[in-house]
Amino acid sequence: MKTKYPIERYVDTLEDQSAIPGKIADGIRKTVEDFAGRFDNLDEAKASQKPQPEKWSRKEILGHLIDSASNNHQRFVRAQYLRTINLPSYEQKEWVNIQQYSLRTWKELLVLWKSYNFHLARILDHMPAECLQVSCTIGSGEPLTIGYVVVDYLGHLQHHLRQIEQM
Ligand code: NI
Repeated sequence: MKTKYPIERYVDTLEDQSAIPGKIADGIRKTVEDFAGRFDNLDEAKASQKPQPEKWSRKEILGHLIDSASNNHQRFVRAQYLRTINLPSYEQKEWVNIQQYSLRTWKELLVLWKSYNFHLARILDHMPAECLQVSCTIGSGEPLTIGYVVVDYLGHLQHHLRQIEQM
């Protein structure tokens, strides 16, 4: 049941920057297919259960990953026509609470999460290597390169899937 999502496998050729978008796109597809295949029929009650009152349920974690996909969508597209981008950070808890992910079915969230990620993978398939150097400032953070943001997107995704698996 347990899968180790080896992000290193997708970024082990970091010195070859031009390979990053394609590798991360493949990593996203493999990770999403693997997870969706194993968690397709997760019990609704289990998916809604909060481990502690202030902790997210599995539905809320998946909702947080939908929010991550939608925020990174903005970054991945803007990076392809701007030299520097400045975007607001997203207040993660507020996003999850406002969207009431707990009231949705697991299936509905899984379908949206899966297709949003396939969409992002398609964008990365066609991202020119020079975009990786675009500077991206998120909220009041230090400027990052889009290359870093792209790699970090998959790492964050895998981190939360592991969290769901281990609940
Ligand atoms: Ni997170």
